[in-house]
Amino acid sequence: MVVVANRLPFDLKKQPDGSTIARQAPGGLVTALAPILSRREGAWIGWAGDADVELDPTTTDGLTLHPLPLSADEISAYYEGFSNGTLWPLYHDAIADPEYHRHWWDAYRRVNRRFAEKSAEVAADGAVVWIHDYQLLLVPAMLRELRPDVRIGFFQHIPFPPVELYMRLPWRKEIIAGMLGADLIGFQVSGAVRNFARLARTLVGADVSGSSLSYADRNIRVGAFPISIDAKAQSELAVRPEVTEAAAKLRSDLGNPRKLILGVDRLDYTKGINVRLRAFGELLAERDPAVDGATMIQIATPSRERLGSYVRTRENIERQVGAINGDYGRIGHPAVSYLHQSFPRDELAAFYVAADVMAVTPLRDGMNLVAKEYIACRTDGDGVLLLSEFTGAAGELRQSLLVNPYDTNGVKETLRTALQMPHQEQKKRMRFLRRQVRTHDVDAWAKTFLSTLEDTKDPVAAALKRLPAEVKSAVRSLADEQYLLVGTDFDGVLSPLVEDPAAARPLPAAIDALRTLAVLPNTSVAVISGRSLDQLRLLVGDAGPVHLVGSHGAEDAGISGLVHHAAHTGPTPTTLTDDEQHLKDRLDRAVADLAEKYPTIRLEHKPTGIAVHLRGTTPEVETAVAQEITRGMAEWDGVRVLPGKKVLELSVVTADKGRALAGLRSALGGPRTIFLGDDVTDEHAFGVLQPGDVGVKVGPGETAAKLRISDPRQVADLLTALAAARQTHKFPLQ
Ligand code: GDG
Repeated sequence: MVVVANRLPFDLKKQPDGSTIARQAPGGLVTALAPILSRREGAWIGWAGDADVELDPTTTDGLTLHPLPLSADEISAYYEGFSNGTLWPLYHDAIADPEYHRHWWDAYRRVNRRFAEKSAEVAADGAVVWIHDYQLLLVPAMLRELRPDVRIGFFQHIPFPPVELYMRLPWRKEIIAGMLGADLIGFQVSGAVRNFARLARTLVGADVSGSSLSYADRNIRVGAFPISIDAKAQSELAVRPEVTEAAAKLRSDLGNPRKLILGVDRLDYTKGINVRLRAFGELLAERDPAVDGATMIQIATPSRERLGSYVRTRENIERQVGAINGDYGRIGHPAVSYLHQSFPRDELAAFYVAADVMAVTPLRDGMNLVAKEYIACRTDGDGVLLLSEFTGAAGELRQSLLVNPYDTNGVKETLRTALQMPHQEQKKRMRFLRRQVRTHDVDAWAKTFLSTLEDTKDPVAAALKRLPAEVKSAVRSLADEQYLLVGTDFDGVLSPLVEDPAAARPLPAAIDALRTLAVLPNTSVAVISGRSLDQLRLLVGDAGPVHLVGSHGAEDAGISGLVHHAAHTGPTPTTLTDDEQHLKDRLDRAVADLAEKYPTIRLEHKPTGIAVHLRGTTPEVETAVAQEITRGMAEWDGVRVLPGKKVLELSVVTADKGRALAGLRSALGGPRTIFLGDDVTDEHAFGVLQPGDVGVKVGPGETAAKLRISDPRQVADLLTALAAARQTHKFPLQ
């Protein structure tokens, strides 16, 4: 594997005697990747940290470092300029003004090409090349051109901005096209994935289907891969005697404060250091009892010091610290201990161990590893994390105290809560937080990213890998069947269950596979759902020869399309007899009254009846509605009730999915059949399967089906594998 990042994991310095010394480079990317790579053999291409220095490759612990020299001009235009003066502020919601200079862009392109050329030179045949972050957005496409044989992963550590902001960038198209050279593009959170997919469609016409994009005749996977830390190593560091002793000494040096608040950041305007200082300062000014005897340490590691915006940020922070200390400090006891320095990892761990409250208040942050490091260091199970909503970490660390950093009163109030939180509650929250960080560590992150990258080679093999063995062998036997009918339910099978039935969307991979199957010779596909045919058409989209059956079989889109794969023949109109129509009118009125009485239920009108949706109501409402309907049944003679998952299907005609499936099967001359369903109403369909047919239950619950898979994702896998296997008529995996 070859890792390509702007910086090498170590700053390499040439000594006067010709030897080289290495010191770990600062920042989140290196913290995350260094432990993974030291356990794998590989190469890392990056800049060594000084201008105009040519260094030979060196190997440490199986990792070969390939320094890429940068001239002083390149550092100024490519790194400080385009990377940190244009992209960094733009991608962080334009907190500072992004600058757009054409010569910066030219340098960025030139340096990206050098990175691509170096990667092409270092990568072995068919190697995996993992490119990192916003400094190298053009490298994926450049490398693909030079080396089409390598598998390219790209991971962006910082946020991906909202479309409206990104559109300002004069080189917006080139950058998106550059990233699309990768086989897999990873972001920290799913919001970033959505922003990127929307832009790829708008700017370069990429075709977006779920987590796949197709562009320039290639498929590209995109996804969210929240990065993490080496939690185990961090926890082990925290309990080392020298670290716990240093933590105790720290507190005693500060005069054993009642509460210690800590901030640790690279000194950067995105980190919101001013936010927490302002909140703490105001609470001190108000003599709030919560801050009585409290003190704060702010470590602000020097960063990007030649950029004007960073110089100004530093000045502002230092002015703020000075003002707070001037007003509230005492001799030997400053209110804020401010350290514009970097510390070795073990010393940093001592700060985490010593702190009662960790304040992480960025205005925007891709992830924020500091928050996770604090949690990993709280081996005694207490401590409070105050965390900005605008960090990627906020999505995972829900038991922290979340704040909007733009809301000063909110931050103050939350800081008060943090300082006064009882130990029992601290421990309860920290237990969840620690479990999250322990189970989602950096190793898991890298493994997930790299195995998804591997899967892009052969999506069918990947789909098969995720299926249980007995399902795999059923797929294998169905693949070779001469005539096949594939029947499936919609909700909970093709589409994940959601609270509002109108919001349900099928997984694109599942629909793609159904369409592929439906055009194959001797293969018929039917979606049999409780939904009305009209709704089903909207939800499944232009399904082509996929046959749609609505209202549990009462509405059928016309069997001729299914039998001959002819053009869609249009629906067989559902005609109710006069009696049925009369009954339906009464039913509609009665159920409308019910909906008025219980406003949390949702009604879905169908030509042959009405579905009463109970998802999102309380258990009490559910029981009451069920009782009223049972009572009503006595009066609505001829109405059938089909209870489903959180839904009661009321119908004036006799239909169920079993009859529907059996009808299709016999119209087709009795082909071997597979049916996939998740609901109790699908049991009718499982019930009509013949020996040799395959019933697949999706999710838990009693069933007559012989096989079981866990969720719609696996349905998509099953259908993908079946489609591919039937297409090639040979099974791709043993
Ligand atoms: C980028 C994204 C994303 C800090 N001071 C010292 C020191 N550090 C270490 C921390 C932590 C790392 O630097 C900072 O990581 P963050 O994640 O907090 O932030 P960025 O540097 O902005 O990182 C970020 C990250 O990439 C990973 O994808 O989370 O959103 O902006 O590990 O401990 N380390 C040492 N001494 C210090 O003084 N040794």
